[in-house]
Amino acid sequence: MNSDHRVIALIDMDCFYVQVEQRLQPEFLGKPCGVAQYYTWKGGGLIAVNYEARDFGVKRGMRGEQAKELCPDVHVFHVQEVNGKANLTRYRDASADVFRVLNGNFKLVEKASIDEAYVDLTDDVQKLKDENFPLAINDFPTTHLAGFTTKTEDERIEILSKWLKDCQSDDEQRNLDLVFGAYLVEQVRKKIKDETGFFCSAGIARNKILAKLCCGFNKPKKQTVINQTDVDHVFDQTPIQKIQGLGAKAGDRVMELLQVEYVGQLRKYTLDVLQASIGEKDGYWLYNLVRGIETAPVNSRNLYKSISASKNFPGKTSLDTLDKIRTWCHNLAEDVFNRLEKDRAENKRRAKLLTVTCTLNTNETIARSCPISEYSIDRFANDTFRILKQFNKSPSSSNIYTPAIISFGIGAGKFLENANTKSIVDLFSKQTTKTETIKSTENTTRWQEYEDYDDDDDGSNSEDKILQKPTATVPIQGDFFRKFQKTDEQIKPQPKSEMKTTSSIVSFFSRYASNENIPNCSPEKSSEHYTTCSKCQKSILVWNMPEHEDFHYAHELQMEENRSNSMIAPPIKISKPVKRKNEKQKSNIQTLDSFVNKKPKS
Ligand code: DCP
Repeated sequence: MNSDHRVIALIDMDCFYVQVEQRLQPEFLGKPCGVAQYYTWKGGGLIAVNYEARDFGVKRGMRGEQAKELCPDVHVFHVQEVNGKANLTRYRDASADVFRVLNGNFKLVEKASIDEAYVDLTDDVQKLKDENFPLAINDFPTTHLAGFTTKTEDERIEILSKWLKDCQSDDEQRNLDLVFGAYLVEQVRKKIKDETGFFCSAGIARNKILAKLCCGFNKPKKQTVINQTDVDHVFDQTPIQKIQGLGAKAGDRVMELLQVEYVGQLRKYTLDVLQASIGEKDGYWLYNLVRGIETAPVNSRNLYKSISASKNFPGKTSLDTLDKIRTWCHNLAEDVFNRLEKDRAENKRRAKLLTVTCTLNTNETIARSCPISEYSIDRFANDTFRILKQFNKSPSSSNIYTPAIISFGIGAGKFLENANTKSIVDLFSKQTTKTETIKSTENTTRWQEYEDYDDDDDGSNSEDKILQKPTATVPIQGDFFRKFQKTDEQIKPQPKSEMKTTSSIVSFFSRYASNENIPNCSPEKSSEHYTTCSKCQKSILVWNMPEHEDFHYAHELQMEENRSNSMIAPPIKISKPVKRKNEKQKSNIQTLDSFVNKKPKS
C-alpha cells in the first residue's frame, strides 16, 4: 500500500476522567475540576485536570491541596477505592461507550489507550470522493491547520476557506483526501458528543505519527489537519521528543547522537548516516518519518493485549513484611481476576500468561512470568506471593521482608481467542498427559524472566501513574528504539558470564532459525493449545511459550552483541551543538557501540 494515500485520524478524549466524573455529576460541568487518586497525602495526586482548571495553572501530578491554592474553586473528584486500591471501572466503562460509537461508524479502529483511538479513514474518504460529495466551510466548525496560528475565529475561517479552495483546485489533489477525512472526523466527534456526552479532539494526517502529533495542537474540542505539503514546515518547529516513540530516553539519545533538537534538523542526514547511527531498521524509519512518511498500519484491534493491576508503595508505605505482601497479592489478584472474568464473558478469550513485576527499594526491578492454569484469585495471589518471596533476603522464619517492595504489579496476557469457559487445565487434561507442565503449583510452575513487556495494556492498569501516562502503542520495531522500551535492568550491558551463556543459547537459536523446529514438545496438535508468537508468528504450544521466549531473548542478545562488535557510526559533523536544558554538553560524536557499552549510571 502506498502510505501516502492513507488518511488516518487519532481521536483523543479531552481530560477524560474529569468528563467521566462530570457526566455522573453534571452540576460540575463548566467548573474547574480535577480527578485525584487517594485521599491520603495532601489531597491525593491529580491524574486528570480539566481545561477550566488548567487556566489557573493546575496541572496533572499536583496534589489536591496545591490545586486549591492555585484555584480555590476547583472541585477535586476522587477515584473510587476498593480494598485500598483505585477502582477504574467507571472510566473503562465510559471508554467502552466511546468505542461503541467509533466501531459503529468505522471499519478500522485501533484502541491506542483508554481514551485514544486511531481510525483509518482511507476507504470512507474514497467513497465520498467518488460521490463528489459537496463540502462547505460550515462542515468544519472545529478544524485547524497545523503550521498556521490563528488568533480569532475570522482568521481560522479565512485560512480554512483558502485551504478548501486550494485543495479542490489542485490538479494533483495532494491534500484533498485530508479535507474529506477532516469532514468525517468532525461528524464522528459530534456523534461521540451526542451519544456519550464527551468532548474530544483529533488529528488528521497521512499516517499515525503525524495524526498523533497534530491531535495535541489545538486541544480541547478541536481537530487539526497536517497537510502533507506542510510537513517540513511543521517539523522545523517540532521538538524531537514530541514524536511518539522519541519521547524520553530514545529521543534523548537521538538528540545526543545526531546533535539535533527539532525533527526538521534530521533532514540533513542521509539514510546511510541515520542507519549507521541508530541501526538499519530504525534509521530507515527515521529517515522516512522526517519526510512525512510512515507506514505503520491501523490494526483493527479493540481488545487489550493484557489486563493488569499495579500499585506503588513509596517511602514509609513500602511493603516490608510478608503479611503486607500477602494482603496486596490478594488485592491485586482480585482486581485482575474480576476484570479477566468480565473480559472472558465479553470477548470469549482467556489469558495464558501471568506476569509479576516488582521494584525493590534497592531500585532493582524484577519481572517473572508463568502460565495461567486457571482463573482464580487464590491461584493468582499465591503464585505472585511465591515469586515475590524468592527475592526476600530475611530469614524464612521471620515475617520481615527485605529489601522492601516499593511497587509491584500483576498482569495477565497472551490471550487465547475463542476460549470456552472451561479452565485451560480442564481443556488440556482431556487431551494430553502433559497437564502437569502447565499447572501452576509450587513444584511445577516454571517462572521465567519476562522480557517481552506489553505496553499495550488496557491503558488504565497502573494505580499510581501520576508521572506515567497510559501508553499508546509505539509503532517502532527496530532494536535501537526497542531498547528504550525496556526496563533499565534489561538494557544494562550483559556481564561477561551472561554473554557466554547467551552465545551458547544462540547457537541453539541458529539451529532453530533455519527450520520449523522451534522449541515445542507437541503432545497433541489441537489448535486451542497453540498461540502465535508475536515475534516470529510461529504457532507455539501454550506451555512452551516461556521456553520459546527465552529463545527470542537469546537471539536478541546475540544480535545486540554482534552489532556492538561490528558497528562504527560515521563521524557526524556538527555545525552548531545543541544543548538540552540543564544538561552539560556531552562529547560530540557517539556511536551505537558506545551507547550499548555505556556504563550504567551509579
Ligand atoms: N491518566 C492517569 N495517569 C496519568 C495520565 C492519565 O491515570 N499519568 C488517566 C486520566 C486521564 C486519562 O488517563 O483523564 C487520559 O489521559 P490523557 O493523557 O489523554 O489526558 P486527559 O484525557 O486527562 O487530558 P487531555 O485533554 O490533555 O488529553
